[in-house]
Amino acid sequence: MIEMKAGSDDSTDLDVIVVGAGFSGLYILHEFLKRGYRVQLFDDGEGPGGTWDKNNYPGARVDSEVWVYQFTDPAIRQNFTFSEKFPSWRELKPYFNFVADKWELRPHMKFGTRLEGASFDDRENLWTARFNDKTTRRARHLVLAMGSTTTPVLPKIPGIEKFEGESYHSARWPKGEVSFAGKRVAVIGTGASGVQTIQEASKTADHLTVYQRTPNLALPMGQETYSKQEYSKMGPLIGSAMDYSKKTFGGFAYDLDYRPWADHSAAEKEEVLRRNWDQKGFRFWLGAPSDLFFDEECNRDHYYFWRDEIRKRIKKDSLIELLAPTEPPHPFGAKRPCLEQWYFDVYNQENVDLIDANAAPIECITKTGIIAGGVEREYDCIVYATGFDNCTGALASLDIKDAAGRTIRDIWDEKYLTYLGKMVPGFPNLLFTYALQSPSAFLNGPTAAELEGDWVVKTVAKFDETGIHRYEARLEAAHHWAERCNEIADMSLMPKAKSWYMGANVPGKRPEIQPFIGGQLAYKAALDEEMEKGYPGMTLE
Ligand code: N01
Repeated sequence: MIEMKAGSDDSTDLDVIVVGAGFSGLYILHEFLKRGYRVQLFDDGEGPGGTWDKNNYPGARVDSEVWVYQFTDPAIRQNFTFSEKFPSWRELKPYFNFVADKWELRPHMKFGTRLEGASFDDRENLWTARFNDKTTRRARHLVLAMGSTTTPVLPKIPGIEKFEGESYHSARWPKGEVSFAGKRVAVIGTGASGVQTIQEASKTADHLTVYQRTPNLALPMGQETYSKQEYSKMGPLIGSAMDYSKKTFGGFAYDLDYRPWADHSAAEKEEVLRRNWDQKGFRFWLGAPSDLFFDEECNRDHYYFWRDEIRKRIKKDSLIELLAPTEPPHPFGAKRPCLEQWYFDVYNQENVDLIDANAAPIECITKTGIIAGGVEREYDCIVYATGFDNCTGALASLDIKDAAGRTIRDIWDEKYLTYLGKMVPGFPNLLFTYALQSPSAFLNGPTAAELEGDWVVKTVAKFDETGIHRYEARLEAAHHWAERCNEIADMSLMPKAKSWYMGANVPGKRPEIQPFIGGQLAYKAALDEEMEKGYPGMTLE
């Protein structure tokens, strides 16, 4: 066992460097500190929160019920009050600050510091991490908790740099308020970020134009607000919801229903669809019959039900086919739906237009607006809600090379390879969370953070206790994991959607399933098995 020293100045070597101050990074930092490790966390944001520190666009809010969208630690859970069932970034910021104080993390976190690269010293088994402020730190373990939706993608539209009005990517929103009041606003993109921005912009913009390529099969949120008293009364309920969520497919307080769709009578089908719909939130998706993800008929039944409900809200006949087409644009739920509050109603307003960006593709951006389908429209503000290089972007951006001089990007350009979504062969003593081939992108976030974080911390602690100085994923084990990820995806309807789950949203990115979609329990079983069997998928020295 290597002697651990409490505290450290900038010149001492660390036991662990953690990168990223979202749910995952904070949890891992806390768990290492509890074990007496010398550990420092680095993040390029302004404060704790990870994605919630940066995604401050108007209306940005959680789409998991708050009782599962927080850490399970009772010291946190019982002492922080949320006011909404689906809180916004405005409440999550104080939450993350509360966590940082309660867990006494502040002395161990450095913000405004971006990891640029790292190199591994094979003789000493030490990583040297290099940061954008030209500083370096050395540590035995490098843990990258950089998130799966952290690398924004701006579309390559000619003239994008010429626009002279305001323009923002949803994930790089300025810290001060941005007012849409009295402005002509364009939003490009109708994913979760687009839907939430559109809802807010529609309230105050003089005119709002939405450029839609694919309709979002968004589900009604079912928002609720709570007084302090009401929230505190829900304490025991929240505790049991959390306990239950650990036993489910997606980390929610409800689960998939494994009874085959074909075994349901017509009346039972209608009853299931209605019940899940009425309960709102992701019930209609992650609380649906599991056949939703595998069986075309079950999937279509869900789509048609969704379509008919949404159509009831659309008043402009010309928009019905665009927003809720007769036939599914892709299998329901194979492209991530989001939760909406008044999204479909926005299009009934006179100050809102919807442009079909398939029929009228965006040709270029000019000094004053957007040309699409040969028509130029002028704007004061353009919002790019165009998404992320999900799952791979953060790690692939790093200048970290294996012994053969290949970066993680080089390896993934050839083949998406990780072992258990935790390591890449060739990169010893480097673990990551919330990335490629882990379930985090298909799981409630904090649930994934604790599941993955526990394994990372316990694994490092085990290695330290048993005198293992160097560990690395075996190549054949990584191939096996990649095959498993693909086999599950190929059995499902997921490959039938052009989605970020399939890596199909970024031009030039090789399409293949990005997360492990076998669910929380199958993933936990794989992690547990690896640990219990003494890490057969790794070389240990
Ligand atoms: O990004 P997206 P996002 N011209 O990739 C369109 C999480 N999240 O930031 O679908 C025109 O989903 C693109 O069109 P298409 C959540 O996991 C959670 O919205 O490719 N349009 C699409 O409509 C989510 O899934 C919350 O045809 C272009 C949109 O841009 C993930 O982050 C909130 C275009 C991108 O949608 C990503 O969501 C926000 C072009 N050139 C995000 N290029 C919560 O609620 C792209 N598009 C917790």
